[in-house]
Amino acid sequence: MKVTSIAITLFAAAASGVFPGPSATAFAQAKKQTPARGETAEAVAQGAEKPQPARPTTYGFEDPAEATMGWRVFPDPKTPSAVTGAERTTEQRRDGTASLRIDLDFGESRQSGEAAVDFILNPPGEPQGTTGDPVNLTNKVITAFVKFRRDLQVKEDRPPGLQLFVKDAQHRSLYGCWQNIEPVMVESEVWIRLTLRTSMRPDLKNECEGAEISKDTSGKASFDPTQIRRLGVKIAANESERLAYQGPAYLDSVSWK
Ligand SMILES: [Ca+2]
Repeated sequence: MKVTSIAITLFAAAASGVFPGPSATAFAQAKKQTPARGETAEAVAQGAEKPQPARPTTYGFEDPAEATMGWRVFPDPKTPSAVTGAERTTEQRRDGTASLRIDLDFGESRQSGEAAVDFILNPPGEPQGTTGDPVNLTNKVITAFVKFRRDLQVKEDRPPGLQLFVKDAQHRSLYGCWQNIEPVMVESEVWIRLTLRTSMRPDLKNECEGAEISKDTSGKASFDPTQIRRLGVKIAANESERLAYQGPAYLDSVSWK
């Protein structure tokens, strides 16, 4: 009678979910061991442990009420900005019906500029006017698309370029790979794809041209991808070719995964 009683107790506990039976454990393992196409097993395991918040991670600039979704110029008193403003526009779009127009004014000392969004002032996925915290973008790939008008004159051997960047809560930065703005891209007015991997450590291995990470006083890479405060795009002239241009660039479809 005693043995039967234990068996009944175990059965009842398993059925009520007090502790997982062998089948539940096997299911969890099977779930972890079958990454979706293009994903690593590690990414799936992390995803299982830390579900992503149910909020959009795309800046598509579709809602007129959200205007620029917080994207703007953050003036740097030390460097005159070639980016002078940012406005939502329906002139161009990569997705939906609208994009962000970034106003450019290259000339004299204005040879680079940035437009960015601050996650504390404008938390991603939250309405304007709310404030938030730095965002954990560890091991993410951030993607964005930028387009220029064909009246932008660029030289094939000394083209201007683009970079995505992120800054952490202590204003330390990670700039991604330099993407040339090639004449063919401008002439055909294509959306130029930019990516930034937040796991990148350009001082440790030479991953790509132009990537930069903040360093501490001992010269060691110093950047915290768990505390991202700002995400932006930099548009800059080539080091050996000054640019003179007034006109728009367009940004759309900014996301990460
Ligand atoms: Ca859009």
